[in-house]
Amino acid sequence: MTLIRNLLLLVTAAAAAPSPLVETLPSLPAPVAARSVCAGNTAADRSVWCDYSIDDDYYDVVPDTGVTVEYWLEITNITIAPDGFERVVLAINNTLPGPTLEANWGDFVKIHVTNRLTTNGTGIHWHGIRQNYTVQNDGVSSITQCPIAPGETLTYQWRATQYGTSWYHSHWSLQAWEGVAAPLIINGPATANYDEELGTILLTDWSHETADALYPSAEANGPPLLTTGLINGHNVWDGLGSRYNTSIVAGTKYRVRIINGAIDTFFKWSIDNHTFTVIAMDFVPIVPFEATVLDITMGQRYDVVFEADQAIADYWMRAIPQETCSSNNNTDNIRGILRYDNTSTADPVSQAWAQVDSCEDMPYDSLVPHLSQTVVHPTYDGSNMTVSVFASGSVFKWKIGNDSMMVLWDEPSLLQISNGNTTFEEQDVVYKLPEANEWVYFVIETIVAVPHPIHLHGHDFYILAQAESATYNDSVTLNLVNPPRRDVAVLPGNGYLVVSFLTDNPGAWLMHCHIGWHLSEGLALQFIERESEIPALLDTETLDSTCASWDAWTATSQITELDSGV
Ligand SMILES: *[C@@H]1O[C@H](CO)[C@@H](O)[C@H](O)[C@H]1NC(C)=O
Ligand SMILES: *[C@@H]1O[C@H](CO)[C@@H](O)[C@H](O)[C@H]1NC(C)=O
Ligand SMILES: *[C@@H]1O[C@H](CO)[C@@H](O)[C@H](O)[C@H]1NC(C)=O
Ligand SMILES: *[C@@H]1O[C@H](CO)[C@@H](O)[C@H](O)[C@H]1NC(C)=O
Ligand SMILES: *[C@@H]1O[C@H](CO)[C@@H](O)[C@H](O)[C@H]1NC(C)=O
Ligand SMILES: *[C@@H]1O[C@H](CO)[C@@H](O)[C@H](O)[C@H]1NC(C)=O
Ligand SMILES: *[C@@H]1O[C@H](CO)[C@@H](O)[C@H](O)[C@H]1NC(C)=O
Ligand SMILES: *[C@@H]1O[C@H](CO)[C@@H](O)[C@H](O)[C@H]1NC(C)=O
Ligand SMILES: *[C@@H]1O[C@H](CO)[C@@H](O)[C@H](O)[C@H]1NC(C)=O
Ligand SMILES: *[C@@H]1O[C@H](CO)[C@@H](O)[C@H](O)[C@H]1NC(C)=O
Ligand SMILES: *[C@@H]1O[C@H](CO)[C@@H](O)[C@H](O)[C@H]1NC(C)=O
Ligand SMILES: *[C@@H]1O[C@H](CO)[C@@H](O)[C@H](O)[C@H]1NC(C)=O
Ligand SMILES: [Cu+2]
Repeated sequence: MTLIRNLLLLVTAAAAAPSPLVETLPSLPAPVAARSVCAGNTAADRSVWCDYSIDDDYYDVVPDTGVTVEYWLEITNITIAPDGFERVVLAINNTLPGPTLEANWGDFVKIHVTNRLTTNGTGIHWHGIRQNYTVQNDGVSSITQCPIAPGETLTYQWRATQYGTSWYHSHWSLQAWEGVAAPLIINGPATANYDEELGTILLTDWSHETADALYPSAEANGPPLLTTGLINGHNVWDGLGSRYNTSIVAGTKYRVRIINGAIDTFFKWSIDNHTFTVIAMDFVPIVPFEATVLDITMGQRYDVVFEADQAIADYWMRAIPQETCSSNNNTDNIRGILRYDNTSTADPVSQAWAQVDSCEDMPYDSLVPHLSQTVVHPTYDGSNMTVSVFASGSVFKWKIGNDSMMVLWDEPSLLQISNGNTTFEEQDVVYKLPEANEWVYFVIETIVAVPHPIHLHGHDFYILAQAESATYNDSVTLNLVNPPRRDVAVLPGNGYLVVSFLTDNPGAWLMHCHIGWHLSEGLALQFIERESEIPALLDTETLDSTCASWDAWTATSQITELDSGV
């Protein structure tokens, strides 16, 4: 069983590996097909997972699969035309998006990442993965590791204690948005039944200039107008390029895994004429609810099920940038195609669902976790987490509370802790959480009309309150009984977001805005959770050698850190 599964993974990987010299266009990511499901998990009952089920408390219980899934990845530099327009793309294994990684709930995952770039460092973050007692594998430069120098390899190891849909991406400079991003799937049970997987839908915004080239203008003038967007690395432009398209079979129920990997775009996603059922948000299965349009901000994921129950025809799949908070020059033409009749080649003529441009999470009351969890007597530490923008010389920076993050690539927090130095500087934006197993909560507020997708590493956070155009005060009701919990939520414009989590995972965990520009402009903080327990969790040899290689490379390269360092 185990052997067969590993063989399948190897086979899939080999089939997906392109020949960089021959190909000019990347292939679409391998469809989610060769997945192995657990006994009992069938189209008629997706709630079962071998001896486990959707009712098990995955914060506590994890299947013992005895399997270690192993992958090798290379961060590469290619010139391709994702939408028909050619440019430099930083990629994973020469593909955009990179290869989908897959494991089962309970598996150990081991990934060897080699930096094949010549003028950049790298580091890969496994977005949403809890990293339970494995903080060193979180992949954040300046926090959990030094960047991986060109030519070097770093091995990450962690256990899949959750299941569902996510992505992995570079957490070094703006590299994630140059193309270093790909889907990550952990198979497990689900809260609704479906027949088949349609696959992952990775939404990105896209420009004909690189994110690095746009950054100076973003810093000086605010978010630039982006050219267009891509669905699974594809779109059309000026009569060139091609669209994501797939055929569907009438009467079949499909699971779709939607990921927003944009640098600065809040999308509404939909399929013309088809309603869908939302079954998970980030890595959290939810009580299913129906919708026609999905609000999805950067870093978030939703799993939905739709039935091919409409007239035999071609239908658009749409990803529409919300102009209230995103600036895109091609809002109406970021589309894919679903065809009932796979001999058709025509463009669909279907119409979009009625929708209103806005930048909000799906309705708070709809986001009910299937596994009910209660926040018990949360403690407020009084930290000022007001998010604001300010001019620093001739450029904009963002800060949270007093400080804008500015951490150094060669002095990651874990190295400092490993060396016994517990003194941090103000610009490290450290919030210490020394108590074990305490529920803490934080009020993140803003008086700026810009919404921010706030992402926490190392935990799911519990959303106790969230409001737009409102000021937090002590009489705001905190919802402690099974509130929505996930790893990215919107801090609404001029509003507040109150989040809580249990200090059950020692480490240095970043909490930050997932808008790429804002992250580079300092909108981040780090929780140093249970500092005294961290040294015992570290592999200091790996920590030190990654830093030694980085120091050696930077000694002779021309590289300069111009952003927040994360
Ligand atoms: C990535 O590329 C390397 C080198 O070609 C290959 O060994 C590896 O299997 C590829 N990984 C995946 C997940 O496709
Ligand atoms: C998380 O790690 C701790 C410490 O090793 C362990 O006691 C706990 O069972 C782990 N939790 C899960 C869900 O694996
Ligand atoms: C990618 O290749 C281009 C063109 O050769 C080069 O200018 C750029 O510095 C390279 N980028 C990285 C990160 O290696
Ligand atoms: C990474 O490489 C790109 C070229 O591919 C360059 O534009 C960018 O400045 C480099 N990043 C840093 C931080 O040097
Ligand atoms: C549909 O996808 C295929 C590749 O899978 C591509 O060759 C074709 O051009 C696409 N069709 C459209 C209309 O873009
Ligand atoms: C899609 O829905 C619209 C509005 O309800 C309807 O007019 C149209 O006929 C539908 N399209 C197809 C192909 O069924
Ligand atoms: C936006 O698109 C229009 C029409 O395609 C084009 O003329 C214009 O130059 C574009 N603007 C930018 C800033 O890309
Ligand atoms: C087209 O659909 C038919 C019937 O579902 C199927 O047998 C065939 O393999 C499909 N062809 C392609 C190219 O997807
Ligand atoms: C919180 O920080 C913001 C931004 O630095 C500042 O404007 C505000 O006065 C602070 N509020 C309190 C109560 O300290
Ligand atoms: C922010 O600055 C105020 C005033 O200097 C100080 O009292 C407070 O402790 C600082 N907060 C943080 C989180 O550093
Ligand atoms: C401890 O780390 C801080 C940076 O956070 C640094 O400024 C200070 O010099 C370090 N102290 C020692 C003794 O290394
Ligand atoms: C406190 O906030 C609530 C909810 O936004 C609001 O209804 C109430 O008026 C506020 N109270 C005060 C004293 O500002
Ligand atoms: Cu932001």
